[in-house]
Amino acid sequence: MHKKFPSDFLFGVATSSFQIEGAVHEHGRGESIWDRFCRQPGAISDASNGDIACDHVHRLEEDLDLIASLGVNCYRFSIAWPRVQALGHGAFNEQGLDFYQRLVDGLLKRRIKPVATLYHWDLPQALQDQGGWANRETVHRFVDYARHVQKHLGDRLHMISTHNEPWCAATLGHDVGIHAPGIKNRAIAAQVSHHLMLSHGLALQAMRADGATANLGIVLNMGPSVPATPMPDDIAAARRADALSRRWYSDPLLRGQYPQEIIEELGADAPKIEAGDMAILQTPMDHLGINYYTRHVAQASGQHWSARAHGLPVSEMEWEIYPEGLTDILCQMKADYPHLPPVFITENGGAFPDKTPAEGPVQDLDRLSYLQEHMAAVTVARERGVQVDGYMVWSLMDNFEWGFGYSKRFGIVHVDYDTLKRTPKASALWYRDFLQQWRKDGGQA
Ligand code: IFM
Repeated sequence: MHKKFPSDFLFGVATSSFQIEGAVHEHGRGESIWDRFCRQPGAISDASNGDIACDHVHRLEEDLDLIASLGVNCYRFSIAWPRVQALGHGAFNEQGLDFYQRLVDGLLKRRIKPVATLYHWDLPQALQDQGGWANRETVHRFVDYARHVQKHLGDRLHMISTHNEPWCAATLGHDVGIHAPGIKNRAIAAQVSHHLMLSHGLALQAMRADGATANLGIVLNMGPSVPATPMPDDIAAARRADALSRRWYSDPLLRGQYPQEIIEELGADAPKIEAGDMAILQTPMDHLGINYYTRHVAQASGQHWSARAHGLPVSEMEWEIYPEGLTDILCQMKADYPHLPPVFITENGGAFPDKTPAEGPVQDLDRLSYLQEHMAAVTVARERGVQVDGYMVWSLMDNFEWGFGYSKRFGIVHVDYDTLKRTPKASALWYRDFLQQWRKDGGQA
């Protein structure tokens, strides 16, 4: 398979700040909405939090060596806004920025390209106290923060993505309420989604005006939405699911408008959009990051469709393992948008019930084949003409999986949460060997 990837392809591993960093009270870091949310009884299934997480802040050098040992040529991480600007406005925190300087310099020293995300859900709580993303002011605060990061790190960052999975931040955080800040209000969620997108467009414009040289874009989560049966009602349900989860984000970015059917469905709950906003949302991007895990099977009844009940393979998240869906969604994006920028698979991976042996690596053969099959699915999309320029495994190591706490493990490196010892699993060793082969045949380190 390695021969099917070009020599300048980006191969990486991905993480996010809140999920691995810990050190939440150190070096002037402010409180984030996830720190607060974790303290709500029942919010996190194992009642855990991000206070220590993988203790990455204190183990930076060890983790940099770990990343390098895999032979990847890029590392995707996110910057915690409250670490860089405790309150989300006003003074920036030099000590916080210093951590990311060391991370970026440490990557470059190891010839690994830094791929940064500015917002992977850890909003400063002080901004939430002023209404959070529902308040248009937050958009401007984000732009200030983005400019600050770009100014201090931008010359060494290979890519900067503004947001990670705005659907999750808006819908899970403000409509379903299972993510921070735990709001359950459709109108607020719709407004939040618009403000996230607006902040993306404005940040891109501001960073470019400041002379950014990094490759700029956004990361969306998506998968194909397919009908459970060929009945017209199920077909319509799949179309609606697609419009709500994918096109609500990709249409404004790449076509300059929200899906009209969803605007109509929302009625009075539709977001308030000011004159000029839609043009800002359509600011040209250098990349589109796509996070793919599974497909969505839609039924008109609105009932949850269970892959397990249909005898199909599932991960520990109960997400169907469906590699063809990655080829399908990539081809669909190319078909839908004539101006699709180069795509990077910024996340792909699986949670599986790993068994830790007394000695040696976790034999996570389920995860290993998940990765193999999805990487093969990328090569098929490339053969069909989709420009996919990178693939990043979610995740470098086991970490805090949001509402599931530490109960779901996505890492290709095992983390012992008692000792915080990192041990590469069989999947990590396979990835390392795969990359070695690829490099032998000309792949660039
Ligand atoms: O852990 C998350 C990540 O933060 C965002 N994308 C999906 C992953 C798995 O649920």
